[in-house]
Amino acid sequence: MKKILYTLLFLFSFSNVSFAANCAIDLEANGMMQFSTSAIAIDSSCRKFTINLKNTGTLDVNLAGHNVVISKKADFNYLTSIVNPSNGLDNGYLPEDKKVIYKTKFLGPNETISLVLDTNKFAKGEEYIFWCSFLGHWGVMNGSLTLS
Ligand SMILES: [Cu+2]
Repeated sequence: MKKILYTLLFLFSFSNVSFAANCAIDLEANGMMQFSTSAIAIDSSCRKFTINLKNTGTLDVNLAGHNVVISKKADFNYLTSIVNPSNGLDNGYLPEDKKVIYKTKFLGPNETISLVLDTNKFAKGEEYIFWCSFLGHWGVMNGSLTLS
């Protein structure tokens, strides 16, 4: 009887793992100006979704910092046009703008930051983009973000 119970408990915990939505992702930004993934899909059952960003590159933050900015894909061209270093490293070179849904500061080598997203700010069917707002980076450092 105990054996059956343990087996059931095991199966139950196993099924829990396989059905539970994963509400976080580890995202690496490397010295080759690459993100470790090109697509982030947020499960709509997640109330919060955490992006754990790590800069695995070796260049100083002033030379090649990495961050994550999240916006609608339709706003990408506009937002990249207002990137200006005068806005500072801590602001991701971006001024205050409502079209920026989320952004982090720039990270230097081996630095990490956790960005917690409120999934209510995203709509199903809308195309979002995550990108690095360091000068010259966003052309290759970008990926799709969707709520599904
Ligand atoms: Cu970058």
